[in-house]
Amino acid sequence: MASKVLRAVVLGPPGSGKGTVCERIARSFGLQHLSSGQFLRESLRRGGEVGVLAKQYLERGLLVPDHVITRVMMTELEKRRAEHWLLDGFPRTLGQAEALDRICELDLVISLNIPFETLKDRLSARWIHPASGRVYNMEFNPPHVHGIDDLTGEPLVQREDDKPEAIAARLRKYKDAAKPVIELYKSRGILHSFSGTETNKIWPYVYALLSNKIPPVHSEEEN
Ligand code: G5P
Ligand code: MG
Repeated sequence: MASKVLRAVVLGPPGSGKGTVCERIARSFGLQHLSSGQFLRESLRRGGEVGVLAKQYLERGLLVPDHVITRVMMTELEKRRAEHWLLDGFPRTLGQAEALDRICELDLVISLNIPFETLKDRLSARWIHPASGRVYNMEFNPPHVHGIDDLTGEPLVQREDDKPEAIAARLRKYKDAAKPVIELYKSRGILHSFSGTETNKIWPYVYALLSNKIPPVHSEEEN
């Protein structure tokens, strides 16, 4: 098991639970969780060059150009050559998958298949703590105090792209771009798909899959 560093990817439409599942995997197996969307939102918040470039796309729920996101991710991955990592939301197009191929060989790709109606409901109930990226859902994992981050006491906000006009655009775009990426990983025999409407029901299967590749540092129930 895990004689080398593990390279894994979680794919799925907006709201499918990529972030939620990646957080659990990261905690259970000690992997670095790298979210492309979170890198962009952090840069936007800091007023960084990439954030400024990405702003118009993020707010409208459109994919940022391949060369922009690929540069961000390659820079982050370069810093983590010796660590096990798990990508959340990258690659999302064939061009991005090809860029990733040039720097590593993936061991495992998880694809989350969640019905579109469920996605819309989840996204409109999501609130985040912008500084840390902590994610809440008014039904699934509400904060202790309505509208307030549990750890810092700071206010929660809704992501610009979780507003109804942007949600519809994001869901439409996802399918077209992701299809060839999913086909590519399926043809390599590294794709594992999970379907359902509840993350808690999918999670034991994801945990079992990862356990075959890398020893857990925390048990399944601790998540
Ligand atoms: P992101 O940040 O990658 P999306 O749109 O891919 O954003 P998102 O919205 O972050 O994905 P997710 O991570 O798949 O969704 O889902 P999540 O946050 O874990 O769960 C969604 C909500 O449902 C949460 O509130 C969670 O608590 C709740 N939830 C989870 N499980 C359950 C459950 O079982 N039941 C219930 N009721 N609720 C649950 O990308 C953002 C933007 O960045 C750019 C694009 O503009 C993109 O739109 N970008 C890229 N552009 C080009 N290429 C890339 N590779 C890009 N990456 C990012
Ligand atoms: Mg996410």
